[in-house]
Amino acid sequence: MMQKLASIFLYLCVALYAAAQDKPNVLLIYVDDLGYGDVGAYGATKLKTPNIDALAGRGVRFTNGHAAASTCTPSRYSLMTGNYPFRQSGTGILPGDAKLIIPQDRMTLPKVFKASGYHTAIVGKWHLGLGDEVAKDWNAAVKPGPLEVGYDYSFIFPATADRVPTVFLENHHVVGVESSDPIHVDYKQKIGDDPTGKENPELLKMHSSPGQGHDNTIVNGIGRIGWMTGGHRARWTDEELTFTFFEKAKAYIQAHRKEPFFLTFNATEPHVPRMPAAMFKGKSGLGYRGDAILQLDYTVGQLVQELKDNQLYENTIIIFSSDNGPVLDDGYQDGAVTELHGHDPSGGLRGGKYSAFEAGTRVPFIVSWPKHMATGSVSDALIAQVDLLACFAEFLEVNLAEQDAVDSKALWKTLIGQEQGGRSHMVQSSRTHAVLQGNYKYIKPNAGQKIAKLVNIELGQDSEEQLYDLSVDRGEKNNVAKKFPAKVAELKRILDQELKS
Ligand code: NG6
Ligand code: CA
Repeated sequence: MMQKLASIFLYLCVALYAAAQDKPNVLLIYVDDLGYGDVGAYGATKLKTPNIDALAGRGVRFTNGHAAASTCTPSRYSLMTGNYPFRQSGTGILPGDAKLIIPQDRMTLPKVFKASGYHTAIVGKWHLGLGDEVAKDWNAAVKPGPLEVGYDYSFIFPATADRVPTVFLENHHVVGVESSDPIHVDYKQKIGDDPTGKENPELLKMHSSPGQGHDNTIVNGIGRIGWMTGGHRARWTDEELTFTFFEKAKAYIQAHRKEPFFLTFNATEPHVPRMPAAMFKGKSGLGYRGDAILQLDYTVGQLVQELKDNQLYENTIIIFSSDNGPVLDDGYQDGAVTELHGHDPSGGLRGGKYSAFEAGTRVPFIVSWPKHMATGSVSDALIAQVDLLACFAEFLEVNLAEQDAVDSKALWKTLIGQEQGGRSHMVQSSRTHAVLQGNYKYIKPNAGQKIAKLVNIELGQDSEEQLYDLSVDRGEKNNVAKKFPAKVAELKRILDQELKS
């Protein structure tokens, strides 16, 4: 009897182990400010992105895939929580000393994986705040952060590459900080006596753009937003940032090759400051922005190669997308504008980062799963990053409570290219709100600026109602609101309902 029980137990263990092995790993490559037209697979010709294109060669390439917002923090908030950013205040672009904005009891994308037995990790940009307060001790444990909202391991930088503190945190601690040179951070006033871009422009290797700030503490010859003092040996070198991240990610993949894992890899390219490694400088012919995209593509190649080397590639789902659309001059004089040479980062869409027009949120969105996708396919389904949470909950059979991920749609089969049906509609957040439904897009009237002059991007704001028929007017040039008042009324009702619910 005992023997029989033991062998049943053994059988169950083996079966469970086999089932666990069968679960695909998931690698989410989430990049910063990459435009719809910045990738070869999406039509870029002046830039070559063979490694990103190869994902599309064994995956679904979505032509109508969206970030929730046209800037970083709100898009990332939505990706993590499955909620639109307007459901919570304080989800706009965060300073580098912000406190954590994701409530710790909130369901999140990594928690879905954890509930299904996955190991979870994040490497790269964070930008969702750290700690309970703005004022915090960067020299002690900095928490709550990624570990408190669903990740088992984290290696991040706090905000953006252009914001202090320019340091890495591994789990709760700043890497390399020494008690003899403690870190202090301030976003209100200068602290310490480190040189700033404003006072010591002669120390800069890349100048900030007039009127765009980025002239506070100088780190690695680049003026940043915000002031920091201390931690001199802990500060990163921009040229090594990406290499640090992908080496951490590769080590993670190797260490966790025997269990299912969910790895979020948040690349910083091509966000400012664009300061790629020497091997990429000048390589694209399009200035550092183009070079940064080549560096990003190389990084994707590194990660894929690591999966292949560990025999994990076939059964790893790789999702590639961007947190918002493209911008050229976002604070530094780095040649992005002067060396564009006819490259079209927004791929024929109107607007860009910060904008309510399509280029603000419509981004490259590729889902590759080689085991189930022998070739590439294209899907025109409307799908959003906010859906990933419910999609994976559906696939992994994780129950979501009613209050969880309220804006996330379970579209698993669409995500893996087995069905074409997408969302019925989607709200796009920028300085105003817009809603997409079928061929139509409605932008809520807003009296704000029409053009963000410093970055030279049309924001899509207008005091008149705007309606575009994207099936014939992909570039949103022809406002048909007056022609189709019933459509305007329908979309306005949908949008107002979402905004107040
Ligand atoms: C803006 C910064 C810009 C960039 C952006 C955040 C200025 C004038 N501009 O406020 O340089 O850092 O914030 O980008 O400060 S995001 O992709 O993280 O949303
Ligand atoms: Ca961004």
